[in-house]
Amino acid sequence: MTTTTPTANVLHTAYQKSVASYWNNEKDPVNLRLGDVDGLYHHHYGIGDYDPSVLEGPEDTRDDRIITEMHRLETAQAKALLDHLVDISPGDRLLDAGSGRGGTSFMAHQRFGCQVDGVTISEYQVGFANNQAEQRGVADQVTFHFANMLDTGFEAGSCRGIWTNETTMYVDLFQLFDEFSRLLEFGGRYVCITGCYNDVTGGRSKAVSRIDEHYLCNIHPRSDYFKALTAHNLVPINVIDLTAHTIPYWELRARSSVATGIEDPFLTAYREGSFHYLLIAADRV
Ligand code: GPP
Ligand code: MG
Repeated sequence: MTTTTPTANVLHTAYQKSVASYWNNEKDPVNLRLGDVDGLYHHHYGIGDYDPSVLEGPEDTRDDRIITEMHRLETAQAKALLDHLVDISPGDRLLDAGSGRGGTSFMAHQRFGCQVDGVTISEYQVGFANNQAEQRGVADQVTFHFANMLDTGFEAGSCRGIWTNETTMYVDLFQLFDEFSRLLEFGGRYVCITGCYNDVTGGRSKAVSRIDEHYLCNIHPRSDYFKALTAHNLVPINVIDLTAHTIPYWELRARSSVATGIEDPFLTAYREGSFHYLLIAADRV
């Protein structure tokens, strides 16, 4: 199913239009070559230690080994997110808010066998991901919509679970959690993986600002997540600092042919402590 929503109903601000334009034009090998490994196209980073043997062995196949290993770490990150969606039945419905090319949505459907809806403000991404759903034969169960996660238009209480996999830095958290609180049924679960800056080190570091510029986003302080969750009846049950677990991914990525130049700011920000890679799981009460 494809949506034919008029652009003006989805993109409300000049900023949202520029973000949509960025993602409509993104065709970076760091995402496409990794996705080509097994057909799961991610728009997030990885966790876990890499196998150092990928850097050894024949030079002509080294880059392929690195790409495959980076993809494995990205898939491990999505698995870790989905581990926090509990008590999901095939009759439930899940929302992927900022669904990109669909990677996490397909993994969720595979795991839970339920309906998954993804929303993204990039029409290119909607087309790409719906095409993937067709190819996988799951288009009746996994559907991507050209829609704004701040204002999905979906029915109140219609979601058992919602996640954002590195997408919250594009939106106001109070508006976002207002919408999620409306969409989740009582006892429903919200899972967030995000990069956020450290209130304790104080303000936005230079490295964090470089990440913002690179992706046209606005990384929030850690405190904003908890203020905005609390304000919307979303009660954290797990908060996991994944920072140490994502550093190896960035070290490997820096040595790959698909490095984009943003590797050093990530490594600097994480190592200096001005930035965290966080998983938050919260219940709707
Ligand atoms: C993009 O993933 C992720 C973001 C734009 C959000 C920024 C994330 C933070 C943790 C601050 P991607 O897979 O499209 O990025 P890349 O192309 O660099 O791999
Ligand atoms: Mg990527």
